[in-house]
Amino acid sequence: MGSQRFLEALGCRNRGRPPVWLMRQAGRYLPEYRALRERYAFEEMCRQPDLIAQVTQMPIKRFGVDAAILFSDILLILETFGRTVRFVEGVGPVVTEPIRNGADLSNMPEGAVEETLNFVAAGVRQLKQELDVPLIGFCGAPFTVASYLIEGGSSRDFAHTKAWMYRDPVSFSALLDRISDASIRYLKMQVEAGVDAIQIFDSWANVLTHHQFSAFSLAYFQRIVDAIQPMGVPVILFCRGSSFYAEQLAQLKPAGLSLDWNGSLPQIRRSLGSDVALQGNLDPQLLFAPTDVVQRETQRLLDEMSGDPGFILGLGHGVLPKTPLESVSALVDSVKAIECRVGK
Ligand code: 1CP
Repeated sequence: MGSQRFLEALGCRNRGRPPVWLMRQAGRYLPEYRALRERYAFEEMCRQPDLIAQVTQMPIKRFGVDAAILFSDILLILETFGRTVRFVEGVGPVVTEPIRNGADLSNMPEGAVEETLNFVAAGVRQLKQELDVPLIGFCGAPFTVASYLIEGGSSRDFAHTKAWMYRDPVSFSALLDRISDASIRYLKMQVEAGVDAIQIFDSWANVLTHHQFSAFSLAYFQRIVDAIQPMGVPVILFCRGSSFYAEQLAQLKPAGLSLDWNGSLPQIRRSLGSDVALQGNLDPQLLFAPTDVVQRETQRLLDEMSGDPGFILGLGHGVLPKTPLESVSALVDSVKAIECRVGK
């Protein structure tokens, strides 16, 4: 039962302590990850099933979290469109040949997702042999992935993305359609290889207006949920802005919502009812506070959500690169202390 509590909670039927895992739990704050990165480029690590399996398991081995998230990146899908993504130290992701309009879109090639990204499926298959906790697969939502393709990397103001969206929403939607089709194939491949759940990241959806959110974020979340959940694999939706949009997101009937730290989980639970799992929502910056503060804030959330069969404890966004390890341990151990108290 212990190792299944994450899936039980996603089904809103967990009777023991809440499960815990953290977005971006397999990353740069881990010394064992940094040691590997001295030997390999990030792009290379994403391509080798052995390394995928090794990095995915680092936070399981170190902290004993209740779910693993596949070590990969939301931007690899751009390779199916003939783009190369490099991750440059101190800069972030750099995408070759950004596209800025409908004409660029018509020239964008389409490769076979399964062939281009077969190393991801190989990594999943290897992990399924080695893991004793559920494995979460993922993709970026079309809007967030599109923003990197249009801007050529990270952005502060999304100027090119917004300019295209306002100037020509029809071809902008056509771009999201293409990314959405590829993402669905990509997720199906991950499911067939064995992932137990899927999370979709619309990390930049918070820059959209209310109307744009419906057209460019919700509509695509819906397509992906409708394509994947019938395969029997629960889907969790994450976006920045998720507590503001919680009701609209819940209407898409995903198994779970991953909430940012702006909203109150008990309030969101009351407004949504009991058939969607709620994941979150501690502030990632909390992990830079003294250990006793980390413990106190984690305990507060545990108390607020006590007895909720669909609660998964996590952060409102990813673990930040300089996060102290002892804070992550304090957070995870605070959740696990309940196990001892309730004897489960
Ligand atoms: O230099 C390095 O070692 C690479 C750092 C790194 C890592 C460890 C990047 C580059 N990506 C990842 C792994 C990763 N990315 C995972 C798997 C591991 C895990 O979660 O434990 C996942 C799920 C992602 C997802 C991802 N990549 C998102 C969505 C999640 C979120 O945090 O909002 C986004 C927006 C990206 C883009 C990306 N890739 C890497 C970086 C530094 C970034 C963000 C750049 C930016 O802020 O614009």
